[in-house]
Amino acid sequence: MAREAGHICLEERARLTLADLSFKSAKDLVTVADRRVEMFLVSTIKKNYPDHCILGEETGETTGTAPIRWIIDPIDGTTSFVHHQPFYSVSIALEKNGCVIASGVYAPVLDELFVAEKGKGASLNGTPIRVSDTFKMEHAVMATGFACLRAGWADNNLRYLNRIAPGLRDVRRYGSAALDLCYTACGRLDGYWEMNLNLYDIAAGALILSEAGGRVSDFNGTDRFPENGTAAANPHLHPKLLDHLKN
Ligand code: 2AM
Ligand code: CA
Repeated sequence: MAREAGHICLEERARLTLADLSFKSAKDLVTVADRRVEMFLVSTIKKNYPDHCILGEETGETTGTAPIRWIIDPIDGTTSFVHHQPFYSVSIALEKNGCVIASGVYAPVLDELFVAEKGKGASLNGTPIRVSDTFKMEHAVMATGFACLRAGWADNNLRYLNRIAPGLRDVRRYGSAALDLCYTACGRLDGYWEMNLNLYDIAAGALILSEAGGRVSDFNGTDRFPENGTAAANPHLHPKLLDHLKN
């Protein structure tokens, strides 16, 4: 389903015009593609599992009678999508009794599909993945994001960036929380943090990361993410990252 949704992204991107953009707020873009991909996902789920619940970025909550909920972000990284950059993804998580048990994140331009099943590990295009074993912050490359700035938060990530970046090898900003978590899962990144994300941004990527041996928490080290921030890294660096993020 993630791959099929990705093909719709590519098709829609090829014909996207300015008239197809609309704004949730001054900086928050949404395109006809976000809506079409979400429609595809919701209708496919409903056709196959009419009693399942769904939480989608564009359509909100669709209720059902089963204790199962799909958490979907049709295009995570809409700004990348609009600006012809490859770092966007379709993100799908499957939650049972409040716990994510399976997920997939697909980056259509890169043709990379990350999947995980609880207790069974994570893979990239079918090959098992593991987090990096980088031990020192000075050898680490971490990603972050600025959803907080886009949302106009006064208390924003620039102060954390100022604290953390000087101690790292370097910083990346890809623009898709789902992919940042997957890149940490496969060791391309050693860690990632961001404020002001929503459940649909991180639900799928968080399982992929933990199944690949990584850690994800809020900024205080508890499981209240993404509401209290999202901090992810390999197990060596997670406590060191938290040292900079804790209040
Ligand atoms: P999106 O592209 O689906 O909106 C980039 O910093 C990351 O933050 C992306 O995963 C992006 O998802 C998400 N994001 C950006 N602005 C946001 C906001 N105001 N609230 C929640 N998530 C946001
Ligand atoms: Ca998103």
